[in-house]
Amino acid sequence: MKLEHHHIQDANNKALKSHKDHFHFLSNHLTNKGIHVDTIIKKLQDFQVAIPSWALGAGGTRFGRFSFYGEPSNLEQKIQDVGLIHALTQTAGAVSLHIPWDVPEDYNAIKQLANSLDIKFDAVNSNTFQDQKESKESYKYGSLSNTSEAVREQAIQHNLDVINIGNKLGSKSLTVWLADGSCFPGQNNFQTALQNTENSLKTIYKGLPDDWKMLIEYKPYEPNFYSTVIQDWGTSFMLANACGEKAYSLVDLGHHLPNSNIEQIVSILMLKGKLGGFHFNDSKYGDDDLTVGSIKPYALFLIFNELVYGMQNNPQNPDLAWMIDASHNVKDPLEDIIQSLEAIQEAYAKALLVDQNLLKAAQLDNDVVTCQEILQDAYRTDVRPLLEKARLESGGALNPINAYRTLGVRNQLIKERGKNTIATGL
Ligand SMILES: [Mn+2]
Repeated sequence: MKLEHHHIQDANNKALKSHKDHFHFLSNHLTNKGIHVDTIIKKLQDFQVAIPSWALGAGGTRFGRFSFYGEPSNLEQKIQDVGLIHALTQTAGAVSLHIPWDVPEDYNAIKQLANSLDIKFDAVNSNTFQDQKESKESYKYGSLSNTSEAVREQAIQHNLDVINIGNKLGSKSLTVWLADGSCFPGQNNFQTALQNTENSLKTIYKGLPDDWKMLIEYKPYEPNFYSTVIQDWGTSFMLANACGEKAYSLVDLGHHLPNSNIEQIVSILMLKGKLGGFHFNDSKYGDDDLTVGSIKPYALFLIFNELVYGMQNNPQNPDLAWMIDASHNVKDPLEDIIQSLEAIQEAYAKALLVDQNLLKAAQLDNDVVTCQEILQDAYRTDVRPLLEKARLESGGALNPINAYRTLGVRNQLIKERGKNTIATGL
């Protein structure tokens, strides 16, 4: 299924008048405050988030998985699904592949398909957290950190293979997330595990093309429940520094212990020029992988406030690789991703409203009340008309969820693909 522009236009027509009224009101209000509305709309249009190839089917837990039918069963169909999301939102112009779940069979055909849907290949993700059928060695007790040299070599080679696959598609970065760690005290020697990981990462880094980045993700627990080798941003930062200037830390919102100050982590990493990538999701307890902005929207705004500050003030930090890393257990995956993209754009737009000069002046005055007023005034602004305007001008839907439903996308996918399809992934 491919959405044509006239399908979306038809869906937009009904809501056009109401959008224009809302936009006019907000635009006047912001302009009177000295805000350049056109600049914000341009920034929203330029902000593209990668959709991971494993997030287009139903997620699941270790207790079960419930299908939404019509799921993509191969890489072509996954890219078509990203194309549908992108057509509606104009915000999902990239896909992030997971290897070995999504190794292309015909590289040219896949590149052509992605190109026809205006989709780029973002970071490629390696997988050394589960054993593959053809593997000689097992990752049961770790991969890059394993005490066995043969296991480490297999894991290193896999990462080099992933770089090679990504290179053929035009990707420019490798994301490494390790499940390595231990479930019980005494199981691992912390120092040996970290040293092995550092040496393995350095070997992978040597195989990185000049214009590539290596993004090192961290996570405090799960699947290991006593210790994780790359447990926090400090460890990731340390490893990135040990590897070299093309290695960076990657922040996944769900990979923190409860109440961690993620906005501060983001800020410090950007100051040091070492924030390379970002994974969006939301959580109540742990790595819940819920819809972005569904639980803690104010925290998301505060994080974006630091990201915007960093993008404006830290030229030492590179452009970031943005990706949604969520799982969909009770929602249609495509609708869930559309909601996530809306929440991301909303937080970004609100952060762009913050008057950084006024905030700085209030900070220098130690005027704590004004500091809070500035942030909360931006946060309380309903910026949805700006998002609508950005989408409308780019050819997207005024209300992507409504359009998705009005156009009967899921039913059409079920008609084309059948009910009993299963997407590869977790
Ligand atoms: Mn992640």
